[in-house]
Amino acid sequence: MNKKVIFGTMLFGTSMCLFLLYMFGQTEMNGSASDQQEVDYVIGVSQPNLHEPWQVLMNEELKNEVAKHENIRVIYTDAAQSTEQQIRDIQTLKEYGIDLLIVSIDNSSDLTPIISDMYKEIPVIVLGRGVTGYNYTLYIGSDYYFIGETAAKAAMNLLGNKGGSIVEIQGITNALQAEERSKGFQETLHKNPAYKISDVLVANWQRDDAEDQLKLLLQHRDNPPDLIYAHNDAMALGAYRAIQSLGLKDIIIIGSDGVNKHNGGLQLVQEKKINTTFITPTGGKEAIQYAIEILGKKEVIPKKIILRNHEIDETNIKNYLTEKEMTASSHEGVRDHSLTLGFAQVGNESEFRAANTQSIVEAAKEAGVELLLKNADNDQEKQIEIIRDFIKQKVDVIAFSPKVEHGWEEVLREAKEAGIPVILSDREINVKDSSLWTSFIGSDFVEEGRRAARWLVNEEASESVHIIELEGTRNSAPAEGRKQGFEEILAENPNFKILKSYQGDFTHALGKKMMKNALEQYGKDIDVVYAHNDDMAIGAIEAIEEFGLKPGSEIRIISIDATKKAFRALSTGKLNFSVECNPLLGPQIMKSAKDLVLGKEIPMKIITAERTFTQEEAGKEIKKRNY
Ligand code: GYE
Repeated sequence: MNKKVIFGTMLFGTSMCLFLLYMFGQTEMNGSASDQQEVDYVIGVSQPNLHEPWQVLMNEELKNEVAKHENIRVIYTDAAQSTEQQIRDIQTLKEYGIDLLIVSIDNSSDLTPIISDMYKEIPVIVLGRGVTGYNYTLYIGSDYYFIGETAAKAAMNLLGNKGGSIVEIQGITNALQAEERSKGFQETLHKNPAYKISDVLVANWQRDDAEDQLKLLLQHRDNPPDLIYAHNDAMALGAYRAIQSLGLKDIIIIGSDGVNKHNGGLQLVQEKKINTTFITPTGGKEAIQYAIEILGKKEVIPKKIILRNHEIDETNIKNYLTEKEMTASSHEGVRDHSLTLGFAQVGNESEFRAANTQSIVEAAKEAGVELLLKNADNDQEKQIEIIRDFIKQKVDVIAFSPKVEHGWEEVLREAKEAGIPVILSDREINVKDSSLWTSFIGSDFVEEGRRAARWLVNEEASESVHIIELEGTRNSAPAEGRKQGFEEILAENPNFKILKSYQGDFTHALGKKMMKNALEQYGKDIDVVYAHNDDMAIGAIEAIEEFGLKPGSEIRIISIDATKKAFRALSTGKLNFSVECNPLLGPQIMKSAKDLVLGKEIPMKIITAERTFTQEEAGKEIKKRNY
């Protein structure tokens, strides 16, 4: 590793830029200007502004974590809420030769291009607020649609069945986190006509803007709203002040961020100025921890870390603050102790599954975790009984790969009552109460489906393209997501048509049988097969050959998983494209289970980083593929 000398040779040219930066944007660096110290890495941190309490807290958390690492130097820039300035800041950090960029943004649409460019050259961590697409190394932040959805549920609880009128105060427009939050809030409320959003204000995340605009709105309204939902606590405080100044009463206020500081959301709830807020972790600490792993070339780095939000109101604020204090002190000096993990595996249906089970068994041995692994043979009832058995055995943590999305409430409630945290491995579930599970570790199935379709649309130029879809297990998260993502892209390309979708249950045998049915029905009209996993695709290839057609040329085939079997088919030209779905989840599951028994908060979701493979790329990689 080339050591960098801070100050001296490397800075001459760029110090002028830095001077300009000093002049126009704000910048700062950890460590004093005079110490010409050798460091391993220089990290650039680009902030959209440093007047929002949440962004200030993020910077503090970044600095606290940086302080633990002598070998890194960090340059912080503050764009003072100017997108143009933030673009200039990032360019200057690039010229300065940083090794990694951590960027938190306001305006996702205008900043996505420069972030994609940076990602071509150095690792990029997008922190707190997202960008469109996947051109970055790692995203750490919240699921803003989920925050909006949970805020809507809180609003409906607080208003009761009679419903009411609502004013929404957004942060800014054309920012992903504001749009997602609003979408989650409005789509959830719109399911019930009793709840009406009468007005939407935009107040730049600012208390005073919110106060002024709301005052103006309410001065000209006969009936005040019943509830106000502000996208952050600063604007919620502005709403409170407006209501106070107009002498209005009994208007419910919901905020977001939950910073534990003066005028922060927790204080506003304690002072009953607002009813509810949502703790939104900044991810500052995690960003530096992952930055060091990325720069240290650690092999497995996730693509997304979705941090869990906590709904705080007068009923649970005391408990939350006490627990926070207790956990903060209780970690110190806790010796790592052995833990028992109960894993309810879904079945043995595919190559992916075999590699997944092996990864879990090996990682448990490696981590010294006592693993009770049971297989449900693709039977949900059996999987539920296995989990019930783990509860009886009082294991420390339960993990399972849910066969399908629904039907888990009862057994997960039993696990929760027994105080046993639950990790979802590779497949998600659909339950109203998200506190029934602690963390999901796996893939973004919708994006996998999009990737399969994007390749096809770019490859195929014909007038009309007829597709046979081989679906995975019905109502399972991967099958639902892969179908949705694929159809999303096809919807933009009407000359691509799915002739028929067949149920292949992720198995080779059914993939082959269904393909036979499709060939009997459609024969040469079939141009493309889209298989939700490799095993069904390989089955389809055999059926096509037996039918007397050439897989890979007369009928193109796309699969998901990208196991070694798929690589072989790609390198023989029988398969055309494969989208990776990473089965090696063992190490992350063990790390999460260990953190849980240590009482640490773990991310709500850890989304794996994945690639795609053409025939050519598979040819290059096949030797390295070990599953
Ligand atoms: O793609 C398939 C397996 O749950 C993501 O299940 C997993 C899927 C995988 O049967 O091969």
